[in-house]
Amino acid sequence: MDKNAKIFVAGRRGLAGSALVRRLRAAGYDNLLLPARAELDLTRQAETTGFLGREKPDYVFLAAGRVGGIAANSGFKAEFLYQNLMIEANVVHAAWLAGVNRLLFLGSSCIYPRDCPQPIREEYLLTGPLEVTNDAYAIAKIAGLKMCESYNRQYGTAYVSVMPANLYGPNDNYDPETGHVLPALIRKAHEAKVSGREELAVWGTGGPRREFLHADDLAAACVFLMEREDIRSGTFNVGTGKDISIRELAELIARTVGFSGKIVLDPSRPDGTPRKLLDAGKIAALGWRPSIGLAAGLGRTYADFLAGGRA
Ligand code: GFB
Repeated sequence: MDKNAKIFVAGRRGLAGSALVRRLRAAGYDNLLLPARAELDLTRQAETTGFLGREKPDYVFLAAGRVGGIAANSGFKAEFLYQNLMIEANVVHAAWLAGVNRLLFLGSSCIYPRDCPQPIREEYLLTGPLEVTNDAYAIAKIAGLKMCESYNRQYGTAYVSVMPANLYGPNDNYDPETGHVLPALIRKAHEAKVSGREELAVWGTGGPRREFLHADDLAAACVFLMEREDIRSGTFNVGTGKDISIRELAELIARTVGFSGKIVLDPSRPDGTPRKLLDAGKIAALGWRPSIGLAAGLGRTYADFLAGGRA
């Protein structure tokens, strides 16, 4: 990528998009297109086509989407499916119409079958049924990945897809009901500590295992792939190669936050997928590795939470 290249980051305020903007700026890319939601609603086709047709960026990072934790995913399936499909269809198609040759689409590890062999390789896509708590979101993300593949095949574009492990970091959603487990437990543990409560409620059995990736590592991987002009297609898993159980995560968060009370499991809430550890060997073979371990990343994230990054 030329340092003066015009780069559109869709979803610049989110966890992944804001990390991409930080990474691009740190690497010296200053010609960034970052329209506010009020200026450009990506669920609207005419606005999206008009914007990309006018601006004609050289590169597009598609990090916009409706996201949320297990409760939001299963409670708002219609919105998750509709909004993500609209955004992907509008942005990918409008990018092609505007002559954008390179685009990076962000998906999620939940696109893979629920009971996939572990660690999960990219080729396990569509080899079995999805997890029901997030099947609507997963179907939308699979559609986005297939759009990239199809446009490459029919029109010769170079659109790649990245499937990250469970993300965390600055600008996360710390809402205890709609957020993902890591930010939700940071908030709950912090509030339990400051109000002197004895118990921290953890949903499910505590047994499911998750792999957590800091958003700054994801952004580094995405910029790495975009800078490789020889990478013109394909799906790339991005993770750390390590997972932990939800109970272990809750204990680690309690230590990080300084909450010394009891962890109480609530099995009336869903567990979701038992395990989703990614095999990130494909991007590793190109020479990219993550650099932020979970303990250090959690410490940084709690500091960010305390500093007010609790959108
Ligand atoms: O992060 P999370 O909401 O999403 O939940 P998924 C992960 C695990 O943590 C589940 C448990 O087993 C939850 O039951 N958990 C325990 C909690 N306490 C809490 C809590 O206070 N809040 C939350 N949210 N969970 C999402 C998908 O699945 O992962 C999305 O719904 C997306 O599609 C995302 O792909 C990465 O990992 O289960």
